[in-house]
Amino acid sequence: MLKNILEGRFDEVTEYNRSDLASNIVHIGFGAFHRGHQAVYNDMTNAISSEKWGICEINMFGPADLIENLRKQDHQFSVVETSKSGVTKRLVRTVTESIHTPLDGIESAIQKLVEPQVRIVSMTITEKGYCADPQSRTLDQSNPLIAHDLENPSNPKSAIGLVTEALRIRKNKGLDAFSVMSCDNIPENGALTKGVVVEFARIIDADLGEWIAQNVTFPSSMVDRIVPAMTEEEFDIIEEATGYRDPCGIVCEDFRQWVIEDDFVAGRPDWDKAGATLVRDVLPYEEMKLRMLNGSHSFLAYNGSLAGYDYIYQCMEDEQLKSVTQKLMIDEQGRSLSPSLDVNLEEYAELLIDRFSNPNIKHKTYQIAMDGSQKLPQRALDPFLTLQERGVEAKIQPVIIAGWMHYLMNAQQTSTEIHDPLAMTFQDIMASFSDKASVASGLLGIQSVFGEHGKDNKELIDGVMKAFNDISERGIKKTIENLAQ
Ligand code: NAI
Ligand code: CS2
Repeated sequence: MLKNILEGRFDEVTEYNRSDLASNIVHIGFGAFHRGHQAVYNDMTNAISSEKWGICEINMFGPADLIENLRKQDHQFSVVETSKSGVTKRLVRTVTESIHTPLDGIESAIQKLVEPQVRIVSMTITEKGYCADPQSRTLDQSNPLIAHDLENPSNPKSAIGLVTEALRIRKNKGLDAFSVMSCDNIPENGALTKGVVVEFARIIDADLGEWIAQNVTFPSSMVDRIVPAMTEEEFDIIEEATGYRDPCGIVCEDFRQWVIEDDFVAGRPDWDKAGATLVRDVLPYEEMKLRMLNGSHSFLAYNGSLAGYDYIYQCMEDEQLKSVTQKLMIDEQGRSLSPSLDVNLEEYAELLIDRFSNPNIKHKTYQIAMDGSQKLPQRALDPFLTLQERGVEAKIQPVIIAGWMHYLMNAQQTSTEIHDPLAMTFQDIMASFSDKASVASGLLGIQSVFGEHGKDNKELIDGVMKAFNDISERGIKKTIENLAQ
């Protein structure tokens, strides 16, 4: 790897002294996204700012070879940023050390979080990693990881249990608290994280819960960069670009955005120097991104997949689907936002369509379709309810939910694996009814996804069932064609 750097195979290599770095940040969830987003911001910040922050990476799930390979290359890795017209090859140098808990033991992760220099614990553990009920946003005590951790708090399996155990030890040792920053696609992700950690801690020890509530901050953040899961094709791109087939490398789009609530109890890197925006209230930005970008992504993941498209960029090559996506963004998701945000939503939508159209980003509809139960509340239901309150009729939002239902039924028929914490619940519902419309009503009745709305919100039920029947009777292409008019 070093040989390639010397040969100038990377366009961007920061120059600060890595031996000055300490693990002031511990990040849980060394997945694709963190490598292309926070790690890049942090590396760029270290190059500009006088204060340098290192990151210790923790994975609690996933294959061990990612962390083993990372260690072999001195914790440095490649990020290839692709636009429609070219690539930028970046070497990221900010990671100091790593832990894979199935390999190294949970104790090593607990000990790391308890080290005095740790000032921020950040997380990209996917929506389901917070073990919260998506509707009530409270701790799901029936979650098997949480049920285990409540019985065995000093030997946790969940990220929530790990963070709480580390904070318990810090409190007992008289060490300062750290900030806990979620970087997952969840509205008010800081408040949600605080809620589940404090609830978990209170069950174990009321004083600990109180101490966390008083001493730990949980800044929210809106994160944005499209970083698809790696495939052999992407590893080829890295090898072609840099001459090194980096097993820890990623390929992502060139766009990046990060809006962070400036509420850090033990300081933070000057991420603003690398382009992040520090604000008092992230919620309007989160809502805009979750509804306009992620809501449209889910619309395309389900309905694009039904129309036969494997990738988001292919959906954008279908003029009808593209036009309905634009309408969804502007006429429905955009109209559901808080009026306080000073952003030109038409321009934002145009930028999103442009990003989705990048043929060099091979983002699978199948990937985005995963974990729908954790995504639909904030991407489809909440914006629908806001429009309903505002007296605006939504025609496309219900199609997100109807497309999801057809997608699940198709997956079952074709024996395609459904990745979702509620997969068993879906299967039970699909097995209980022989006609599709009853299955659709059953899915809409799932309390943790749709709350009472799936049972008693007539406008929602009628809208979803109409869209569902349209897709059943006319097919997806005709349904989209009608919506495009
Ligand atoms: P990934 O599949 O590459 O990585 C997932 C990471 O989450 C892994 O490190 C895994 O160990 C960890 N994880 C999974 N379940 C967990 C659990 N129950 N407890 C603790 N850790 C758990 O996925 P990727 O691309 O890194 O995305 C992760 C999250 O980042 C997304 O769910 C989303 O919330 C956020 N994000 C992703 C973007 C993307 O384009 N990939 C963009 C913006 C946000
Ligand atoms: C996607 C997001 O997988 C999904 O659900 O909608 O990961 C999306 O790519 C990012 O939020 C973009 O920032």
